[in-house]
Amino acid sequence: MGTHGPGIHNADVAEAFEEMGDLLAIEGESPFRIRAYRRAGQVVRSLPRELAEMGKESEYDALPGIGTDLAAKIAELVTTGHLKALEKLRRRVPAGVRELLGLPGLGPVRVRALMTGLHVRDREDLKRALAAGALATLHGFGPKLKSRLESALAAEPAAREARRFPLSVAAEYAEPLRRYLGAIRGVTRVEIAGSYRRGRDTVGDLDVLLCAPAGVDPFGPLEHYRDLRELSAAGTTKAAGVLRNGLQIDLRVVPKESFGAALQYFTGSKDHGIRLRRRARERGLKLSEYGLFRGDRRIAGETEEGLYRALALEFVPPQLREDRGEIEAAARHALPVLLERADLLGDLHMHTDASDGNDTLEEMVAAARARKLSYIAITDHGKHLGIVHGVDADRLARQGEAIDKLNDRLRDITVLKGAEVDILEDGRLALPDAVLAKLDVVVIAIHSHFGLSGAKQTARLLRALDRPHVSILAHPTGRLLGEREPYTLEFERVLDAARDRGCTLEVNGQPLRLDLDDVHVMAACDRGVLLSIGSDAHSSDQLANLEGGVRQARRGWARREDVLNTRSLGELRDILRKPRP
Ligand code: DGT
Ligand code: CA
Ligand code: CA
Repeated sequence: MGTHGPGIHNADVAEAFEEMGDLLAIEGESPFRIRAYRRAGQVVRSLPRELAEMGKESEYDALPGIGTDLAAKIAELVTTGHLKALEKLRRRVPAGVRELLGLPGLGPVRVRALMTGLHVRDREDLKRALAAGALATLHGFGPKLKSRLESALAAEPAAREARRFPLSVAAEYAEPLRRYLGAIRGVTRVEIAGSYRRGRDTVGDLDVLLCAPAGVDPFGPLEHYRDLRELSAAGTTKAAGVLRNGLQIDLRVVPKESFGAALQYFTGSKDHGIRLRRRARERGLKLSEYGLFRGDRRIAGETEEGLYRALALEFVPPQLREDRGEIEAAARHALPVLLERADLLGDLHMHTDASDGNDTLEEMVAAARARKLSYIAITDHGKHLGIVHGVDADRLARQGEAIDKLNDRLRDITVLKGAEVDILEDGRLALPDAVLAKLDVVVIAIHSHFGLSGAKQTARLLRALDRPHVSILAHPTGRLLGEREPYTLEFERVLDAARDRGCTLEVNGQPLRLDLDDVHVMAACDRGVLLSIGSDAHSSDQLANLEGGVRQARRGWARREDVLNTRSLGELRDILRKPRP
């Protein structure tokens, strides 16, 4: 880990590219260029290695979806920390217009329409246009969007939620920090506690615990850390700082004998901690961040395991510590045996360059074999009106032949034929039943009309679930972390429909989707709906998304038996082929 250079992480490069795409779209640039930036952003976001450490333009060039021009831009970003082209665009598109992108329902296309059609250049202009009823003259601005915009604009800036970071973004900063701190002399252990350790999909700040004997001052060396923007140390055991991307860190130095108690306390959640301390009190004990005490005597606290044991509890994995019944279950020794990544035998959602993926069928299969998956489904986007990069029935048939050939040749993996089919606004599917009937796996998903009323959106989904041959409803709530709220939905009706029809709900592992989320996973398992963990990989690297999906499912108490793609190929085929009631 070098300490030179501007300390640019992949998430920064991805954000820069995504912003480029948005700003170009606002300017009305060619869809091809816009797509190139968005796709590059997505590729960069899920690379397993840091671009800054690859450090050669020719290596960037070899990445999927990155040509010479984008490779040069990556090199510029990682060496200078800036991107001239982006700065130029930012100067051309007024700040007030850029800020509009943060409002619900406003993507670059609508922002451009507001700008060109109504000369809206900031929030104030938009408020006036709304008040004057001018939005009715624009295409694509219905009454529902209008009222969402009105309430978002009415909220004062101070009342907006404090910034949270997607876990994947926080990890790019947290893991190098962990390594840096671990290398400081005298530091024997580093743990990043808080919501980060619980695996929440977003984190507010990082709570870092260092184990070091009294007399060691780790904050001196930390001042020189390349990702650090500010640091204020209060003495030698506590400090707070801000990282380059605005992420806050709280640091504490803790002695060995109370490290487990501190780790437990600062891992939280707050509600889990409150219940645990109450349990201690009921047993005549006192639990604090320093240990578990009977009178003045410390009876546990060096390890978390010892602490839970002393409270007559099964060890509660951090991902379950949300006060959702885990302490009661731990007291009965009835915690679920949670799903593990190794339980997944396959992946039923991924794309190739036949639609909007970056790699070929053969490359995706090779990557899946390297990950020891025993089956995968290729689920490229089905083509329908308005979709440029999709597969039509002919292309699907040709892909099917290529898959048959691969299956003849390969012994250790089976490739299933599939497609990801759009659910149209009225709940019809974008490909006809006769085409779907020939596939092994049919993934359906909403990719448009996110703003329908709850009743309409629910009816749309129920109608889609009623089609024969449907296997998996992908990213069922449609949220995108930091960008898009889940659509309004009567979720329990969707759960019941999915269960009754033998349809599986996906836990999508894309770092900004993680959809279903933990609460929905729990509801799905409670109602007997089977889940499928899907990578939704658009390049071979992104099969790593499965890990994020597993983490999210675990937070919702999912066990191996709750998940379709833990089944053997034979069992899987039986489930997929089962006639629908
Ligand atoms: P975040 O940072 O908003 O994503 O969420 P957390 O859970 O990391 O919360 P944070 O950073 O405010 O505090 C870290 C942990 O410290 C928290 O999970 C439990 C513990 N903690 C913090 N404040 C309190 C408190 O007022 N009471 C109790 N019992 N525990 C607290
Ligand atoms: Ca935190
Ligand atoms: Ca904190």
